Amino acid sequence: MQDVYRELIDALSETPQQLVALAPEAEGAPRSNEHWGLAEIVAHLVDVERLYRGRIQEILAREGAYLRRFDPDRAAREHDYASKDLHAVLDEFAHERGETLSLLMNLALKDWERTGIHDEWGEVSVEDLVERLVDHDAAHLRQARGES
Ligand code: NI
Repeated sequence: MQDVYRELIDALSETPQQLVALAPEAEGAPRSNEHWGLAEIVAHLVDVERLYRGRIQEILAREGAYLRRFDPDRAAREHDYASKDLHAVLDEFAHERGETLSLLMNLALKDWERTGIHDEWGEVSVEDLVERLVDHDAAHLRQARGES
């Protein structure tokens, strides 16, 4: 595997533990589908993980697959993030991330270059999607740490 792909996979593999480390401070935080604390953020990461893995699987199944946009606020209401148990969503995220990592570790080199068409972003490769997922983790880790 190329180093750049290995680095992306390594970054993704670290996030579940980084979130778990924030859990003690988040206990008893106010709950809201509009203003997210750690539990709502992790519930969002669970949905986004399934979404991104699904997109990658669609591209692997069919070059040029059409990838739909996602409305995070709507998902928060529909899945009622404010009702989620922090430890349950942390476990769920670790599981979902593990599934994504095994998918990525089994990709052939040429699979990383396969592309789909996102309705906002246009043509995106599997590598682009994985980079976006790494950036998405980082943005929400900053948010969870109160840095943004
Ligand atoms: Ni997000």
